[in-house]
Parts: sequence; C-alpha cells; structure tokens
Amino acid sequence: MTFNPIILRRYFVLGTQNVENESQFFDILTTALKYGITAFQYREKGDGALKGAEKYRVAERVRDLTRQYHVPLIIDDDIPLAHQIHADGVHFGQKDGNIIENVRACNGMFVGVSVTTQADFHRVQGVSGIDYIGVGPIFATKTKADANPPIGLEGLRHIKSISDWPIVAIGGISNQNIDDIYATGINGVAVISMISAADNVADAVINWQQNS
Ligand code: 3NM
Repeated sequence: MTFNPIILRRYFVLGTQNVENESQFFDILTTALKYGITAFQYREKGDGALKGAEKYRVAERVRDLTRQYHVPLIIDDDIPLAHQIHADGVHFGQKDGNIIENVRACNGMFVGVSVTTQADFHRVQGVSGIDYIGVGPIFATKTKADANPPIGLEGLRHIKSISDWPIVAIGGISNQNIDDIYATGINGVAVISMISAADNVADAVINWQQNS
C-alpha cells in the first residue's frame, strides 16, 4: 500500500498484553474500527505478549478485521509476520535492529520509526524508505514499561521543526491533553490506554473523532 499521511490522524495501538484476554482484545479492536480509527498497529510486546503460532493466529484475525473496515494494518517490529499476513506497514523502535536493513526487508510495505530525542532523529535522518516517524513519549505513560523520559509539547514541537517526515505523536495522550497535541500541527495521535482503558470504548472513539 502506498503511504498516505492522513492515516496517522487516529492511530490506535494494541496487543493482547494490554488487555485482560483475547476476547476483550477483539471486542475493543472491533469497536475502535467501527467508530473511526484511521490506522491500527498490532503491537504484541512486553510482559504477557503472545509469541510464535499464537501471535500469528491473532495477527491473521486482526488482518481480516482491519480489511473488513478498510483500515491499514501496521505490525510492530516483526517483518516476517508482516509479510506472512500481508500487512500494510511495519513500525520499528530505535532498538529494533538496523533501520537501513529493516527498510530494505519491508519491500512493498510502508515503514514507521520511533524517535524520542534529537539524537534519535539524526540517527535516522537521510534514511530513504521511512514514511513517517512516531514521536514520544510526549507525556508520562504507564503503558510502556521501558519508555524514555517524556519530551513534552516543547520536545514534540522541536522534532516537528527539524523533520520533513509526517509525524504521529505517542505516549500519555488522553482527553486532558489531546487538543494541545493536535494544535501543534502534527499529522496524528497514537494511543493505547485512552481507548483500551476507557469505560466505554465506543464513546471514547467517537469523542476522539470529534476532537481530531
Ligand atoms: N511507544 P499510552 S509510548 C507503545 O514513546 C508506546 O515510543 C511509546 O501508550 C514511545 O497511549 C507507548 O497508553 C505507550 O500512553 C503508549
């Protein structure tokens, strides 16, 4: 799929480790797709994450569901899986291997890379084949155990000022601060807990759509 930055607008990220069980995972994902997310990243990572055949089985169902709703599917840091299930894109962190080799291995899929600091940015600057950057954490987050220190709105504005890539902001984004993020003019917002931990997932996604 050719990359269009418009898909970054409401970018939902989830793995089974973020929720109670698989059935809750699919309930939340289906509701999010139905009420207007623009991209989904399947991120099976950290304590309790599925591996091997189990991960593959869930990923296949995720592929079917995202197709049904015409929402692009991005796989976190798993190129073989992404190829196997014909994902649209792959996302890499700074610690997920050599970015030039990763980009080359993603032929046909688009590529996103996480950036926290200016040093991270300079490490990937000039690498061709990167389609967007994920910038964060913007605010403190409990969802990612090994998250870097938050960079705040100032940090986000700074990376935006030096980057030609489309940007999706991530980390600690909630109803309390999401307007400030969009106001910086970046392309979109990525969240886990704003949706996965909402009392009412449908209302949370509808609200997100209205505020973006
Ligand atoms: N990546 P929540 S922060 C998956 O900074 C992820 O690169 C981050 O979860 C980064 O929306 C993060 O619940 C967790 O804060 C985002």
